[in-house]
Amino acid sequence: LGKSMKDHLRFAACYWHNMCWDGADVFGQGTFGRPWLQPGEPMQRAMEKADAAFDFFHKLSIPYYCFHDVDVAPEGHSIKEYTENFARMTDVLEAKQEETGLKLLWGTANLFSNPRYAAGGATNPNPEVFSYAATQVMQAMNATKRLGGENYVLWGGREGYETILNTDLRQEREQLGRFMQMVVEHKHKIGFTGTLLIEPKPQEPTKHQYDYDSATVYGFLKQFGIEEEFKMNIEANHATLAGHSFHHEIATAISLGIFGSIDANRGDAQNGWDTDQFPTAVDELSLVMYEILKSGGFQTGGLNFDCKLRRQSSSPADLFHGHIGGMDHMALALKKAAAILQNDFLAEKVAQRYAAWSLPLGQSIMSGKESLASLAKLASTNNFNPQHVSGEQELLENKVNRILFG
Ligand code: GLO
Ligand code: NI
Ligand code: NI
Ligand code: NI
Repeated sequence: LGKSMKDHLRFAACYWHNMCWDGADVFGQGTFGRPWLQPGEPMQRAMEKADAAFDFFHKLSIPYYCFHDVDVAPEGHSIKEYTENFARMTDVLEAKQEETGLKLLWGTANLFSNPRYAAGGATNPNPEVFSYAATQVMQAMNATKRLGGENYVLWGGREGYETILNTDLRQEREQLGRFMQMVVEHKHKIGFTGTLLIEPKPQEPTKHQYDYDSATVYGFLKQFGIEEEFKMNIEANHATLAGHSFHHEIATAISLGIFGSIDANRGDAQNGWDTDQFPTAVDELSLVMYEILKSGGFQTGGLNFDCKLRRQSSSPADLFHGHIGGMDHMALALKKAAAILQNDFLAEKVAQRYAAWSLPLGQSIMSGKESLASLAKLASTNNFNPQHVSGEQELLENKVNRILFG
C-alpha cells in the first residue's frame, strides 16, 4: 500500500480513562488515588494532571493523544470561568505538545457528565442547555484547531431518551440535526481542516441512543444533508452493544464511504455495557485491520485506546501493561491482516462470487432500464432455472484461521 507497516499504527492514548477516572463504578468508590484527583485548587490539579499525562504519554512513546474539554480544564461555575480555564490549559497543552512531540489525534467536548446534560445536550428540551452545549463544542473545536488536531469527535453522549411517554422524537431529531449542521458551519468558518467524526453508540447512557450504529447515523446525516461532512469513529464495545461485530461496523462504514477512525477496545459478547477493556481479541482485530488495510488504511484517523484499567488494577504500571498489550495486539492484527491480503484469496473469492454481474446478462439487468416486469419476462422467456451460488464459508474460515493461528 506504499506505506510501511508502522505508518498504519497511528496509536493514541486518551486523557479521560488514564488521567480522570479514579476507578469508581456504579457500585463502588474510586480505587486509584491519583494525586491530581484529590481535592485541591482546581487549576493547580489540572496542571499536575497535565504534567502526569504528558509524562505518561511520552514514556509510552505513543504518537497521539485525545481529550475532552473538561478532562484538561476545570469546568468552573460559569461560562466565563469555563472559557478562561480552558484557554489557559490549551496554552499548557500546546507547550507540552511542542516539548514532547506528541500530536493531537482529536479533541471533543463532554456534553454528558454535568447534571445540566441529564436530558441530553443538543436534544435537551431546554434551549439554555442547547446553547451551553454549543458553547462547549465551539470552544473545543477552536482548541482542537489551535493544537493541530487531525480530527474532531462527536460522541452522542446523552443524546437519546429514557421513555417515549415524555419525548418528542421529531423535535429532538431536528435539534440534533441543526446542531450538527452548525458544527459543520463552524468548521468551515474557522478553517479547521481536520475530519469531523461521529462516534455511534447504542444502549447507554440513555436507554435509546439516537446515534445507535453506523447505518443509523448515516441515515440521520442524509436526512440533514451533511453526509459528506462527517466520517465515523467506530468503537469495538459500541459495535457489540449494538449486536454487531467490530469489523461489521467498520465494513459498513467503509462501504458507505464514511469510515474515519477507531476507538480500539474489546467488546466481549456477554458485555451488557461498555467496559472499555484493552483490545486483545486478535482474530476479531485482524478482520478489522484487514478491512482497514483493504480500504487504503487510515487517512486522518487512527487507533485511540478508549480503554481503562479494571478497578482492581490501580498501579500506574498497569496502565503501561494495558497500552503496551493493546499496541502489540493491534500490531499483530495488522501483520495477520497483511498476510491475508498478501495472497488475497478472499478478494478473489468475492470477485468470483459476484462475477456474473459483469457478464452481459448481469450488465443488462443493472442498466437502470430494467423493471420487475421486464425481468419477469426475461426469466420466463429464457426459462431460467438458476442454481445457488456457493458461499464456501467453511473453506474460507479455515484458511483465515490457518493464517491467524498457524
Ligand atoms: C463512551 C465513548 C466515549 C467517547 C468519548 C469521545 O462510551 O466511547 O468515551 O469515545 O467521549 O467522544
Ligand atoms: Ni465507549
Ligand atoms: Ni469511545
Ligand atoms: Ni469509552
